[in-house]
Amino acid sequence: MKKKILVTCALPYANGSMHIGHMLEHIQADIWVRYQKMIGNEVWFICADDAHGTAIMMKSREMSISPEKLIYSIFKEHKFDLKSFNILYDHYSSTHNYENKYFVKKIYYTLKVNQLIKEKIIFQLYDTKEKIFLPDRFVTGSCPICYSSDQYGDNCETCGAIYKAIELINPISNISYTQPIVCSSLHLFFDLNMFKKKLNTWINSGVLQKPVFNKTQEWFNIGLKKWNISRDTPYFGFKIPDMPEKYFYVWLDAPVCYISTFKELCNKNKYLNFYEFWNIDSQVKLYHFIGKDIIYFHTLFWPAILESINFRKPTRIFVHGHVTLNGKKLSKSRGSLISVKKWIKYLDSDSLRYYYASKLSSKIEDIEINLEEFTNRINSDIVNKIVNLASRSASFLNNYFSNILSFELDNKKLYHTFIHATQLISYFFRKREFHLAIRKIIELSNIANQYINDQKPWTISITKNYIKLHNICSMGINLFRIIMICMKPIVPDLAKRTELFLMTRLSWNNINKPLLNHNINLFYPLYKRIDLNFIKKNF
Ligand code: NOT
Ligand code: ZN
Repeated sequence: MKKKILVTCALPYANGSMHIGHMLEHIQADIWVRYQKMIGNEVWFICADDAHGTAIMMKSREMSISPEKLIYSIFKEHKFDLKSFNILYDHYSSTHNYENKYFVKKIYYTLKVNQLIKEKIIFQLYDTKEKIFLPDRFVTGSCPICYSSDQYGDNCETCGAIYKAIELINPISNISYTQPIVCSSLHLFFDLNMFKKKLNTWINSGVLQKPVFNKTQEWFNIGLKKWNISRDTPYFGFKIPDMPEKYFYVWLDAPVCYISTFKELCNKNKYLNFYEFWNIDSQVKLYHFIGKDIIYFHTLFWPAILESINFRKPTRIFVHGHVTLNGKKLSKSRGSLISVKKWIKYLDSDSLRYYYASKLSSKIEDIEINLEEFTNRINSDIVNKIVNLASRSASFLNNYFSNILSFELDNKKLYHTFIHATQLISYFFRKREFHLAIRKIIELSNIANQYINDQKPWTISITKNYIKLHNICSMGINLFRIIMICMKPIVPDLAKRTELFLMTRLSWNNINKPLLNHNINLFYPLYKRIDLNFIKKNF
């Protein structure tokens, strides 16, 4: 039966360009969405820019422009970057949108009426020169536990201790480079503990991967702390209605944007019924793709917010690991970032999509990238195995058979073995085991190439057994078609070129039916080999 599915990715921050590390998640989700659509499910895929917070405000000050201007230009850039990687969002919005403000306020009033928000005075570091309370990442000092220097205000990278910024020894503001003072201020806290029972039921209902479940359980056992949802001025975000000089914390309006972005999509598409997707008893599946650094927000805060307004909770949270280069997380300071624009300038998006897919699984392990391995994999798998299969069959069809496929296949049994294997590949896609799907696809490509090697069409053409030759080459093309149907969610551009070449739409629902007595186009190289020296020179 056709399923209805809503899929989201985490919202990229609107304070900088996207790099290939960001693309991992969008690619993972996009492949999954394309697969789900291909097998006939109704899928809606949404995302937005995360446009609020101190970092964005500071960045706009640095550039001497308004934060609104900054987030608008980044918004356009992000949309362009995502499109260049064929990430097919049905709607891409921003946390700064009108609908989001509406939902944030609505949620706030609901929480307030239900006495789920508590007021408390807290002490924080205050930069007297810049007149701003310092977020944890805008202050450094020595760790209060192990005394190692240059640590942020939330935890120590040396000993792993978690502490409050006011506990740092000799703190320094990263904005004015002066020593901050401790100041008090009134804040609003969301009482997570009130949801303990309901959250526990949800966490235990199979919605999380095992390590994510364990981590969440650990937090649960330590005890759920009240969550500060307010920030002092100056800040860039939504103002809290009845509290002058206070704003909602960016992490409150970011998840709410999953709701508001979908609402905007409903406004555009009258066929969609908003409540069918968000009602407490919704039958629609809701999946969030996220990185392992933001688990807490999605397994505790977000379901608690949804619970508090009587909305449905996510069906599953899909967590992935980070992208690493030489074992280290990608970072600007280490110079290991490759921007999306740079990648697209020298290479195509299919190659990175394929490379990531060949490493992606349902696990949350990190994904190591290595450009030499990347080059070898693309050349060996896509060029030498998959595209070569088409090229070696097509040349005979072109020379002897006017590009028309035969009336029957040379080896029906082999064709059915391939069809059978696609069921397993389909299963791997569904389970987000893309690396296994690719392993199986390459296994099939090897078998298909071996079949051509064994049949030796080049000798048959000499002996002039044309019927046999026709059936063999048509068989080769049909095996290529099966392989490319499986590859379609991963490499949409190559799939498009293949569709032009085969003069047919690659689709999962007629995979069983071979192309017979069917006209194809003249073969042209469907994929260009990547030159390692070129890669070394430019990256
Ligand atoms: N901008 C954030 C980040 O870590 C992600 C926000 C995701 C939205 O890049 N929501 N929630 N929950
Ligand atoms: Zn320490």
